[in-house]
Formats: sequence, structure tokens, C-alpha cells
Amino acid sequence: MDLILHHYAMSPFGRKIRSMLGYAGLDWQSAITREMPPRPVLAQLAGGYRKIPVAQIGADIFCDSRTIAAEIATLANKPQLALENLDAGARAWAGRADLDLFFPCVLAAGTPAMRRKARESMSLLDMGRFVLDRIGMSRKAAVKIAGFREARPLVLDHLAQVEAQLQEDFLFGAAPTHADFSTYHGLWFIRDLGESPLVDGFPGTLAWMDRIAAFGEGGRSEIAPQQALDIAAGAEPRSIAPAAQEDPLVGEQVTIAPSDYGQVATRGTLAGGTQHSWILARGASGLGTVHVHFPKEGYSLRPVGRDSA
Ligand SMILES: N[C@@H](CCC(=O)N[C@@H](CS)C(=O)NCC(=O)O)C(=O)O
Repeated sequence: MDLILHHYAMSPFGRKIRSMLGYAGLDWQSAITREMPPRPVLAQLAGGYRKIPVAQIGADIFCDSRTIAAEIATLANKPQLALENLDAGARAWAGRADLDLFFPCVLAAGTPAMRRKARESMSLLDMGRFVLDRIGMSRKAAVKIAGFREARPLVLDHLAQVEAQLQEDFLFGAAPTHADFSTYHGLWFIRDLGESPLVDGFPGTLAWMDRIAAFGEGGRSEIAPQQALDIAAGAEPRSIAPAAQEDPLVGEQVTIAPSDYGQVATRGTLAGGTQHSWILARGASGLGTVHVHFPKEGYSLRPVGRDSA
């Protein structure tokens, strides 16, 4: 069964996963969603989680690029695509790129070319809604998000580090790892979507970006979001290994939410947990049961009874 990616063209984290799929050489199905909520199909599948991308394999739903990457690593037999298989240094690098550098990259990419592209993909009304949505999301964030003035120096400092780190073809050796894709998407947003010259002074980084771009996106075919719902309705969630059912909270009603930004919770019954992820079972109307997978790192789980305390 092919992986379905719920995403939109200008999403940096969507690009992170599309590039991984290209490197992995996988066939996949693309379900385009809006740049901001409401996203009714994803609301049904993921039950509240508001970030993009989300992946789906049958009735299993994967929230966050980290759980998606772990699936791609297994499907393609490329263990280095899963963050948990990297050493502590590479994991910390990827974490900084995905969280600390993501907003500076987005802000530094605010060029006329970017505004034109955003305007081409959204109506004027949606542009207004989009800006308000993202301002609201930043204000409610639990992590400090860099402002406009800090963004450019932070990105330049980051670029100098990327340039120095590139001793071989990829950041941590001759083959790419999760950390390359975490680093690529923010810089893609600046160089390719923003058409900004910011990266131009870093020739090693430019060549590395070209190497990642050359992976392409894999075998992509478009489906209507409704088809994704039909696929979920016609599938059963994968069975969960007994070892993953040992968490004392298994069977309890819980909520799981990102703890950094976009902290919208998904509620369900905890169905399993591994060292790195949680699995929630939810009854989705018209779809039967779906299993929603979250990473543990960067997410908080709360038993529902204690939620209101
Ligand atoms: N930790 C998440 C971050 C994802 C993220 O921030 N995605 C951005 C789009 S690139 C987002 O969801 N923005 C708000 C939205 O699209 O509603 C991941 O790795 O997937």
C-alpha cells in the first residue's frame, strides 16, 4: 500500500518529506491540503493535529516529519532516514535545523518572489487569513520564535556552519541522513521559493542543495483528499506488537499535542508506545478506527481525567 502525503506545495516540511521520498525512490500518493485550517479531511484522519505534513498508510496516520521519516526509512530500507538511528550529534543538528532555524529561514525568505508565489497559490482573502493564522500560531507558541531582525544573522550563521560541516557530499558523510533533509527544507524555502541570494556566498552548500534537489520527489501521483478517506475507511490499522502495549497508560483516554507551536491536541485511546513514538486509536466518523502515530520527543501526552485538573 502506497504512502499518502497530505501537504501543500509551499510547505517546507512537506518539501523535507518529498525530497526524502525522492532519495528513497518510493512511489507515493499526494493529497493536497490548504495552507491553513480548516482542513476537514485531516481533521477526520488526525483528529486535531494541525501541522503539515501528515502521512497515511491505509488506516495508520503519521503526524510530524519524524514519524513519517521513520516509515520511509523502513519502506526503503534506509535506516539513516530515521532520526532515532542517528548519533547524538546528528540528532541534535537535525533538531536545531527543524525547530530553531525553521522560523528564521521562513522569515528570511520573505522576498517579493515569495510574495508573488504565495499570491499565485492563494486568493487575496486566503492570504489575509494565512497571515493572521501564522501570527496567531507564533503568539501562542510555547517556544521563543525569532523575530524579523534576528532572522537574517541567524540564517547566515547557520549557513557558515553548514558550509563547514560539508566535508563530504552530505552533512554526516557520503550518504544523506535525516539531518540533511532537516537542513535542506528551510534553505530550499530561501533559495528556491524566495529566490533570495542569501545562500550564494556558500558554494559548498549550493552544490549540496543541488545534490538533494537531484533526488527529485519519487514516483508521485495525485489523489483527491476524499480518496484518502475512502482508503482509510477500507483499511484496518496495523496490529501493534505486544511489546509496544506495555505502557501503563495503554487503554486509557489521553490527549497528545505538540509542545512547541501549533499545540492543538488529538484525543483518543492510547493503543501503544515504543521508545520513540505513541499510537492513539480514534474512532473517526465514517472511517472506523484509525491509529494516529506521534513522536514522543517534542510532544506531550496527558491522561484525559487529569487534563482538566
Ligand atoms: N515538527 C513538525 C513541524 C511541521 C511544521 O511546522 N509545518 C508547518 C508547515 S511547513 C506547519 O504546519 N505550519 C502550520 C500549518 O500549515 O498549519 C514536523 O516535523 O512535521
